[in-house]
Amino acid sequence: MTVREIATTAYSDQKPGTAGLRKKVRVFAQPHYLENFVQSIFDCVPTLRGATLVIGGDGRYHNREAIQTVLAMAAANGVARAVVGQHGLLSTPAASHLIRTLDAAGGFLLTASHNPAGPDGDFGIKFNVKGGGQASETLTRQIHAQSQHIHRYVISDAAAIDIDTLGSHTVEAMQVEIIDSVEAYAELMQSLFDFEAMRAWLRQGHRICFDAMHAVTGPYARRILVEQLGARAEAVLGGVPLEDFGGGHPDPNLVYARHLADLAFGDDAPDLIAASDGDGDRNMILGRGIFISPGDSLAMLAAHLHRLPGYRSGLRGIARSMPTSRAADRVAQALNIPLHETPTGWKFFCNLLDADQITLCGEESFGTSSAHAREKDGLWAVLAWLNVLAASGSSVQQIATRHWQRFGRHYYQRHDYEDLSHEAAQAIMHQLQTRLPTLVGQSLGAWTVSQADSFTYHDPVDGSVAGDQGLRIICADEARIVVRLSGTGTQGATLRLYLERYVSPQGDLAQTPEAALAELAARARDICQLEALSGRTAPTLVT
Ligand code: G16
Repeated sequence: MTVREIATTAYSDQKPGTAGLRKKVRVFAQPHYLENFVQSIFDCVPTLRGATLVIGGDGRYHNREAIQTVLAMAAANGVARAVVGQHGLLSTPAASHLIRTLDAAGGFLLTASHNPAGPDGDFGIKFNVKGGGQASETLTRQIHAQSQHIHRYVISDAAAIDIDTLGSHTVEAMQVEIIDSVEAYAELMQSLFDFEAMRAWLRQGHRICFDAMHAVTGPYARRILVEQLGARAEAVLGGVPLEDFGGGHPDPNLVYARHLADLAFGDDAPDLIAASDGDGDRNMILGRGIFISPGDSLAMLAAHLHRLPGYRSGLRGIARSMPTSRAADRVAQALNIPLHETPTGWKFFCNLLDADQITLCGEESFGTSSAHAREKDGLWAVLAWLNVLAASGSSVQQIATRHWQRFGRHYYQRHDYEDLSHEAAQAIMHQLQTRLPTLVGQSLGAWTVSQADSFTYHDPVDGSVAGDQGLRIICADEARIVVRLSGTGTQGATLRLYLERYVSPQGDLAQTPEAALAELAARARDICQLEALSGRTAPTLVT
């Protein structure tokens, strides 16, 4: 075994987005592309030398090769111990948990989340820091800067190791442990939830259906839901991870998981229907005859979490990303606890979690989690709902209806305009930003604009400031339009239009979101001059 130094040339496109570097597989397959980015991380995080590193991925195409490359580079860069999930699999929350519990100096997560996989699909890599959270904005900028003038990397020429069998290996001076991907995560879930109550609920004949979408959560769901909780084996759909996710799009929402909505609204629906995404950090929740929007799920969990063993002492605070519906704000107010509004991106929750200022956090992009991890956690959210159902004896429908009758309902939708030209997307953002000051006081259909600005976040923990985090047009607490560009796409620009309308407990709580938001959506399209500037007459995706 020898460590070789390889000369390389920088790529100009290695700027990480909202959550790591995501590109087409063919981009990652270019000579030295992955190596350049990985070396940039080693160069910027010297504490990895002599330390423990966690490595795993969502099982997508290119995962296994990439893991071997990362291992050979970790050995060459002086990592003392690498801990790798069996078959190269680790869900994002499970990796985050391992980084924390093993006191690792960081982790490489090979994932492009919910983006489709396969030779023509996407690949991605993100670095999580000590403590388990995503790299900060500052570190991300440093890594990007380093990638722009990198000229060499180091790599061991050791043979590939067997990542399918549990055991230990040595690469150069580095110990490599292939570990069970699920065990530590399952133990964590047992410490948070009442497994006996959930088992009893299932024994009473209640049914769940969880779709792992042929992505990473299959082994986690089979172990926890079936083996440990006693759900029927058929309760887990898509439970075998496949390199192309079975040709599907593991993005659990009403479009890509339409079959689950059909199940929920059909005859003989299970009591709880749920799904997670490619890397296991997102969740979708449905009950018999009802879809729970992510913002509502956050608010409803906030109202019920104290029933569950890991949360009996109550919540310290709640955080949500700015575009996420303000439903959780009302629960925070009722509980008399702080509510933090952060920019899109899970990394912005981590300081608040580390400083013990929040217990629960969530985003409109189907992400929910608590202080148990530093990533959003799909299966955690499903188990939290399952435990709430078991503890309350209520159905999903009853929990939602009572919640709205108490707090009112935040009708919510996100309209995505995908694959726009960068010029069109910038033109829309620019014209809107310029007009924002003139909108205040103007009427917007039934509403009046009370505030219109570009969101800037002041981190209360480290004082850092993040500007340009989305444009918002607020009509007091009655309605809100938010516009921002996605930071996770791999093709063209994606403009996201977020729509929210509040209806009080005395109002009509039984509308469809489409009907409740139709007027606001039309106003938003006008204000953004969407058709004039992009030629688009309708969104490509509504979630
Ligand atoms: C990532 C981030 C989330 C973010 C989402 C959407 O999720 O971790 O915090 O909300 O992207 O970001 P954007 O609106 O910029 O596309 P994931 O599940 O893709 O890793």
